[in-house]
Amino acid sequence: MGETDLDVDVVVIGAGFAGLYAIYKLREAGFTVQAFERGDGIGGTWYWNRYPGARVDIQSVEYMFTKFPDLEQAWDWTELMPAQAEIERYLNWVADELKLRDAIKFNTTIAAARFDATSNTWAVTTQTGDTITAQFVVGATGCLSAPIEPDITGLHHFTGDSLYTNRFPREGYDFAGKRVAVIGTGSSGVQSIPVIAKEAGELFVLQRSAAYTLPSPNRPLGPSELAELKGQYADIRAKQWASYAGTARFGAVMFFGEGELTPILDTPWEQQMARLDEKGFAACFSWSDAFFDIDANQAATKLYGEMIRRIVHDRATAADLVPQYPFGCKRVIIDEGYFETFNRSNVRLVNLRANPIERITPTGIQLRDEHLELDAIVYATGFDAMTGSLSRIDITGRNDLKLRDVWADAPRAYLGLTVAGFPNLFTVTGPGSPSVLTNMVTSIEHHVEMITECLLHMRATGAAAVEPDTAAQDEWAEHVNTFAGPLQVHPSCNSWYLGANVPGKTRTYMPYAGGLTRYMDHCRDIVDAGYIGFVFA
Ligand code: NA7
Repeated sequence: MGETDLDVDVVVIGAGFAGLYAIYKLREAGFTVQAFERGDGIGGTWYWNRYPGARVDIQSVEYMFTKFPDLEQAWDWTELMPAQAEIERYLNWVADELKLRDAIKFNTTIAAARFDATSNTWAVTTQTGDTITAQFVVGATGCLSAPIEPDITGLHHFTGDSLYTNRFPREGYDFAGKRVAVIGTGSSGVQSIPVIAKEAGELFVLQRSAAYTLPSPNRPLGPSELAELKGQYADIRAKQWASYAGTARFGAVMFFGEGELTPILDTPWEQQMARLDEKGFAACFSWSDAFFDIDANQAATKLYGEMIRRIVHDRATAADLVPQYPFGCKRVIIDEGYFETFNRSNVRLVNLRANPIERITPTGIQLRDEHLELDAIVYATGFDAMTGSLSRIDITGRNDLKLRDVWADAPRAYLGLTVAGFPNLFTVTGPGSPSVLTNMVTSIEHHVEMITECLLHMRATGAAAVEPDTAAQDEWAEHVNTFAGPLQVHPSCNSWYLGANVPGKTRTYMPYAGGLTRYMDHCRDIVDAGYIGFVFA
């Protein structure tokens, strides 16, 4: 690059699961590929989110590429639900095994991409001003990779250490003896809090919304168990690909137990308590009506509150830890000892609804009722999900249309993959894709294969550009919406699924909740019928 611009068939942005698979599949299909990665290493989400306690909430043997029978036999997971470092190692190993590294330019942020309608190509520009032209751009930028800086006065005036879960220092951070505050109790906060609590001198957990979190079933995977699982990989993969969420072995059963579900609203309190005695957290939400009826959902939350009270000794703290919104509205978290952490003498929960943050000061955090003197603040405050990473790139399509403007009005993409007005741009796990409601790996594999198939189709038919029809895109958005509404719980809180955690973002339930198999069937029907809803030029 530089003086002599490279010309390739496809520019891939990102080198996480999606970027790696895109490089592999597109090269295998005969396309030339240049990938760009902002970080200095492979991993995407698993490169950036290296905070203490970061861990996936899906089984290791399913949270891996499913289409490489030899590779999967050669990789040994050490835990049921692996931590960040192990997944990062896995992705680096895959990149080496598949010889993908030479396609990636690291430490390179893409700043802009502009479509040229006369040549049907994209000019992709890096932050340092280098430009590369390509016929296609594949945005493999992840669903949760555009961090939000919280709108708190004085954020940059703090003279202690400011840490961000989504770009935690690679060398770690020594919390020993320090006075620490964690702001945010989503997955990142809830996973890191028990680990930080064990090290810190004093830990303040600053909670705006309480979390629905369930104890992790994680444990080491012994060699004989792993060998047995490897013997079942073909069967596991088949089940994954025939499932709602791209998971085979446990899915919801892992957390909620097995057996016929009955309605909580027909179950007397004493019987509910008996279930709690027997099954613990697994009893709270394993009811046939808990997801479909708001009253049932509230009854289940009451049970959850009872469970928290059984663990957390301080009554006021236990009460503050009970969520005030429906279960299932935000992504359910899997933790390792979260509630137990509040029994430690060095940990204090601050309920920000009762005692809000007024500002960050040079020495700590000024709450309405007191000042917290701190050595470090950990921000676990979330992401501009699903659209944020591409909206932050200055992407210009046909007729000077900006993707960020289009998505500001309506964050939608046909099948989650393509956006009207932006020919030859693919969004991999964009809004309207099942992605975040499924095993990300299976969704990513499906989407990348669909994109590759589309490019091969274009090569075979001589098409130079493809984009969705606006009507088809709108119809897909309507279809996505039909799965968001009836559940009642999805639109009822400020979740990142809705974009409601980002000030000013249009409130739309972005992921496709109809399930992976239904989604794949739709895609297959569309392709088999001659790419319905796509316009080829
Ligand atoms: P989340 O789940 O979006 O959580 C962010 C948390 O930060 C959440 O508790 C927010 O409270 C809180 N937050 C955000 N801004 C503020 C301010 N200004 N003051 C106080 N608290 C704030 O992000 P995560 O990184 O934890 O997890 C993202 C996904 O990654 C997760 O769902 C998994 O899929 C993996 P709020 O709920 O908005 O009241």
